[in-house]
Amino acid sequence: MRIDILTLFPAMFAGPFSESIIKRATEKGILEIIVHQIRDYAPDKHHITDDYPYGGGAGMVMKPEPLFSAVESILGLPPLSRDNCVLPEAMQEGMTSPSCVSAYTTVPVILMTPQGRQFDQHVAHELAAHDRLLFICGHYEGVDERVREHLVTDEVSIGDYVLTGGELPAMVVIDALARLIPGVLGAEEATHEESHTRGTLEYPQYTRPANFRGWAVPPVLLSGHHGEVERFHQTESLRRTLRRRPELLRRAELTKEEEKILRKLLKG
Ligand code: 6GU
Repeated sequence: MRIDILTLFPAMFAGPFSESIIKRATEKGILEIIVHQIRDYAPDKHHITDDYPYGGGAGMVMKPEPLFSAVESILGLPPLSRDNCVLPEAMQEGMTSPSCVSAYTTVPVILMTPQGRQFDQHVAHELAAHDRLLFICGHYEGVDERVREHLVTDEVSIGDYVLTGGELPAMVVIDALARLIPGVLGAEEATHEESHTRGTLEYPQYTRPANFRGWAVPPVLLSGHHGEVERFHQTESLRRTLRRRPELLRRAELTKEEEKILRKLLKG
């Protein structure tokens, strides 16, 4: 997969993408991440990327021109305008907004903004299925509405709180989707995600020593009884989900066995 990121702060990405699993994936050639400075696409001498809002009000707004130019240049599109924009035919499957871009390419152009649809494990899977993505990290009080209307195909938020910009959210989203790309994780690591996708929380885990300062590991885990260990995992996973995130259970895909255990937990 190739991921292009448009940002005013490219240096923010250096740390997270040059460590651990993302680093390994880029070294293996499974993942290519290219960070672009939006400022480089500003046409004026001072490379200005923001301006005062029409109609007044607090804060600055990101100008449309640098963002359009950057996306057009990176994706190899002609200059988009009202005249060459085919709507609503340009609306493709999986897109949250019709976009001029979609008349020329199927690459999702994703604006990171607190007003976007909320990111979760399902969205991570959806994005991981593409072979190319482009992220725009929003800043200041927002971006010119024409960017939303005619350039981006998707808007994503990572939760109901306000951050200083879209950079950290883009890193969160990219980390979550990267680990879903085949080959990024080892077979062992890959099983870990399964539970959350299905709508239950992970069961509690223990490692040696069997007794740590008087706190013992649940004996069933030392029993060597595969069936009982499996049942312990299922029960504790459901118990934890019920207690901490009961709303997840309404959408969870449970096996017959898990449903039985859940009914028991709800009774007792
Ligand atoms: Cl995508 N951007 C900003 N600035 N704040 C956020 C966010 C995004 N998602 C949650 N909070």
